[in-house]
Parts: sequence; C-alpha cells; structure tokens
Amino acid sequence: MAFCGFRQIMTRNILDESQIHPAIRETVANHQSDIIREVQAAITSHDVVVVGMKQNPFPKKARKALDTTGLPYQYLEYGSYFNGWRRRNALKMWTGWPTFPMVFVKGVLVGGAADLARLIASGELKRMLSGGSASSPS
Ligand SMILES: N[C@@H](CCC(=O)N[C@@H](CS)C(=O)NCC(=O)O)C(=O)O
Repeated sequence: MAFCGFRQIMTRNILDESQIHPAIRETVANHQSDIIREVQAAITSHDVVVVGMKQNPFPKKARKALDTTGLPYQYLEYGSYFNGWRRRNALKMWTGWPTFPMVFVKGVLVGGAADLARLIASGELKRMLSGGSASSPS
C-alpha cells in the first residue's frame, strides 16, 4: 500500500510465540508439518505450482487457464470436500490464504484462480517467470 510516497508493509496477524504456552509449542510447530514441507519443496523446485483439491471447480479453472498459456506447472492435490480438510487447513494457516487453489509463482503466493487469471491477462505472470518482480498495488 503506498501512502505519500512511502510503501507500507502489511503484515498479517500471527499469534506471537510468547503468547503460546511452552507446553503446546511443539504441537503447534509440528502440526501437519509434512504437508507444508511437501508444498515448500514443490514451490522450490517448480516455477508454477497449483495446490488444489478434488471436486472444487476453482483449481480446475486455474489449471485450465495455465493450460491455455502452455506454461508448465506442478499440480498438488489434497483430498476433496469429503476428506482431507485438516491437512488443507494447515496450508491455510501457513499461507493465510483462505481457499483453494493456492497458486505459487517462483515461490510467491499469487492467490487463487481469479488472481492467476488477472496475472495472465495483464502479462505479469510471464514477467514474473522471466525474472521480473511481482508488482504491488499502488
Ligand atoms: N476467488 C477464489 C475462490 C476459490 C474458492 O472459493 N474456493 C472454495 C471453493 S468451494 C474452497 O476452496 N473451498 C474449500 C475450502 O475452503 O477448504 C479463486 O478464484 O480461487
């Protein structure tokens, strides 16, 4: 967010470690950490990663949009509306993004299907992939 020429960094609210009782810190730290590590590994080794789930039409939209660009991407799928919500919830807590898909470009969370469509339409996706940095809203 720009204000009088200064860029303000927005941070999201995360409960401070000091406000978590020591007895439960390990539980909090390790909660579903395998799924998070899996996504971290994917976004490190692939330029474009779509994290989705079965039945949900939005991951399908994201994949279709990417298919039209011809750009390669990695797709990870976790469960469906009938299962896997606890694991997916860990991804939501990690990213702060509330829905699926979660789309990552060069390790950066760009949002969901609608956000991806905007990046494709504006040409920013290709710019990001060719080394340009992600633009911020002014
Ligand atoms: N604006 C988002 C919409 C995505 C969305 O609403 N996803 C819902 C579809 S029902 C979802 O992920 N629901 C399952 C959940 O929240 O775990 C996008 O374009 O990706």
